[in-house]
Amino acid sequence: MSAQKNHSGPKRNGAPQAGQPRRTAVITGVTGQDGSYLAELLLAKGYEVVGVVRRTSHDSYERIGHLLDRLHIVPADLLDQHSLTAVVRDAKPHEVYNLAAQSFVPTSWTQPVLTGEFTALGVVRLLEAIRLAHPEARFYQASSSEMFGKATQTPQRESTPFYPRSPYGVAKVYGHWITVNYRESYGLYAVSGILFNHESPRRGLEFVTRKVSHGVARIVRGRMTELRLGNLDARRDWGFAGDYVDAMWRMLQRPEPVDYVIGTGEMHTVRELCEIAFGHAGLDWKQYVRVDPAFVRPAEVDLLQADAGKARQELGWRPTTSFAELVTMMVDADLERVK
Ligand code: NAP
Ligand code: G4F
Repeated sequence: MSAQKNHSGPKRNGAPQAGQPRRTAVITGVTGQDGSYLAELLLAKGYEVVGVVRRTSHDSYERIGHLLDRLHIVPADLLDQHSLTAVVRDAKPHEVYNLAAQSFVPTSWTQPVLTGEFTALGVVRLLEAIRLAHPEARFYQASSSEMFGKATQTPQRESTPFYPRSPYGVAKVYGHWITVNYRESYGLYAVSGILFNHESPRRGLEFVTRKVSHGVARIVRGRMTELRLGNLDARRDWGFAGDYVDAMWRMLQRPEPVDYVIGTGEMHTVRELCEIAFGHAGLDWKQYVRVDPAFVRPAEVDLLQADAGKARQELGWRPTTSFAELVTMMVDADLERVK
């Protein structure tokens, strides 16, 4: 089948105009960090939001508890084609955001096959659901700067070659290219946002920023005496998750589907993260942080730094939160929680 343009639909500039029907968005991964911020953003814009949740023996609504009375929660799993097709068929959404994934890099070495099933093949299952049940939907794929891995140029932009360094990164490369391929093969409005690290007080506890902010809070409250970390020299481009979900939305409002890199353009080491986080609590990080080889990765991504110039120009997107503001916000939130 040759590529066909299929990009009809109402003008998408924010809240629906009077007399226009409410727009519907499906979010996979709505219980995750980004899913919770995106659901807030879309509800504020007047969307009907359908959140896809996989079945577990206990609920995972910690991040979206405050939104539950305004969300439609539907069950489906990235591993199950039929459940995904049913969600798309029933919701007939204007927009689908695929945020669900096995997203923790170290786990991708211990569970590489499952990571491939969720993070790579999950994408094509959802694209098939859209192609077969509702091809008018606009599709956002949560691609990652981990795809640049052992980066061949710095800063990294849309044209930088991929060199993934973990099974997670490899799976994301598949998700990226299958999104491009469905756009080119079937004319779907499918875009890939290549997002650099973004964090918040809702970040999972195992990621380094939250591990540090939570560690600081536990040390301050006398629950812990030291914090064990891996590579302190690793450099990342860290931004605030609330800013990044706005970029996702902006990508789906363009007349044509285009992929973008999103990041702050600033790079910091894990060591600097520790300095700011412990310093904010009046502590000297060197007295508490210990390097533990158990947290060093089999293959490391040494540095990531975004060139988000294209997003700045074409989407009008800019980060609003500095690195120091992000870190202190996370430490304050954890100090409040760990009482
Ligand atoms: P997260 O907090 O780990 O959330 C992942 C979400 O995926 C959770 O809602 C999880 O549900 C869901 N999920 C996992 N496996 C699933 C399955 N088999 N079926 C249905 N749902 C499943 O991740 P995040 O930080 O919000 O990131 C969102 C997306 O952006 C991910 O795809 C991630 O890889 C990508 N990304 C993140 C960053 C970043 O810095 N945060 C940067 C680039 C790309 P449960 O609650 O049930 O576990
Ligand atoms: O916080 P991290 O685990 O994030 P990582 O591996 O960069 O991945 C995150 O960002 C990606 C975007 O580039 C997403 F796609 C992915 O889903 C995830 O959200 O580790 C950041 C850096 C690494 O270099 C790691 O080696 O921190 C270093 N680090 C040092 N000590 C540590 C630790 N990371 C963790 N998680 N725990 C440590 O003790």
